[in-house]
Amino acid sequence: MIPIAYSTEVAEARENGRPVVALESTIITHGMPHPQNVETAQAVEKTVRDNGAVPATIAVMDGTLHIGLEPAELDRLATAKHVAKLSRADLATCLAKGGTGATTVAATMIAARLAGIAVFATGGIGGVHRGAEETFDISADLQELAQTSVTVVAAGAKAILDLSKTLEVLETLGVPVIAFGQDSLPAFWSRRSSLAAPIRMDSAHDIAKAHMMRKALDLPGGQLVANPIPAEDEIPHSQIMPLIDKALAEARRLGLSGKSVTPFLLQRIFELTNGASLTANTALVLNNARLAAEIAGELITLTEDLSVKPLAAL
Ligand code: PSU
Ligand code: MN
Repeated sequence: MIPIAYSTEVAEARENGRPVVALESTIITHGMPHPQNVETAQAVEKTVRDNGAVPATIAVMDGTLHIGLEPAELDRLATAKHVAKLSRADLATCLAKGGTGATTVAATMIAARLAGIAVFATGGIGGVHRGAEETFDISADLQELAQTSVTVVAAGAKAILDLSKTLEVLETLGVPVIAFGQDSLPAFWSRRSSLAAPIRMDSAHDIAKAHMMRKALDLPGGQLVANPIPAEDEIPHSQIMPLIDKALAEARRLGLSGKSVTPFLLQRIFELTNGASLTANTALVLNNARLAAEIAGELITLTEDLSVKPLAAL
């Protein structure tokens, strides 16, 4: 009943039981300017392939939920004007109206789960905005992590957010936040924040195993893997913080709310850093695509092992 279309390579991967990594499309339409958006999207897909998995970029086009985009479709989405930003609340209505829209982390998780894709790579998830005690601006991404069983690899929550409030909400919702290879919670453009990550894991194997354990325990919801940006690509916290503050003050002055806040902030920070934020953003997404492909590969191996020995033996 759901109008759903698989790209050729994703359809093949599903048939052959190969690892698939879901990718979101809001980062393409609302997170980066053209042509860097399409170049990055292509590079992310290539990184997934180079690391042994198949990329499934997710979007709604003319009323069909696409799991994997053909190159021409990706191009069309990246150059289209006024594409809708679809979160959990918007997915069904967009499909019903035959519309076109890019999926956020929340909507991409829903689509991935539907398609049986367990791992998803993105840049940074949405979270609790600064000043949320007044605006109530908390991304639907957090609720989604609490209820949809997909492992999401991100570089932490975007540093435009209130990171400590974001961590508190994730804790309340029972979402495991796993820093990869370090104790500190990564802060998107910077490797470290001042916050300790609740959980640390050092291998894709352990993360895949934890994903399976959640399933075995019959726990709804996913895992957030916070993968630090590579050292050579990071923008130090002290350098980016004043620029983030400036962009936030502008957003407040303009009275922005709802869906427009995050795209506005990302665009302003891009301008204020003379493009450096975009270079870092691209590097961290590629890094996340690599780790997600590894986790997806490990999950396939674990599932195959499971068919010969029980989970407790792994
Ligand atoms: N991370 C990025 N660029 C983005 C986003 C995240 O590096 O554009 C998008 C994601 O799609 C995320 C969304 O789900 O921003 C969060 O939006 P909001 O804060 O309105 O929930
Ligand atoms: Mn919001």
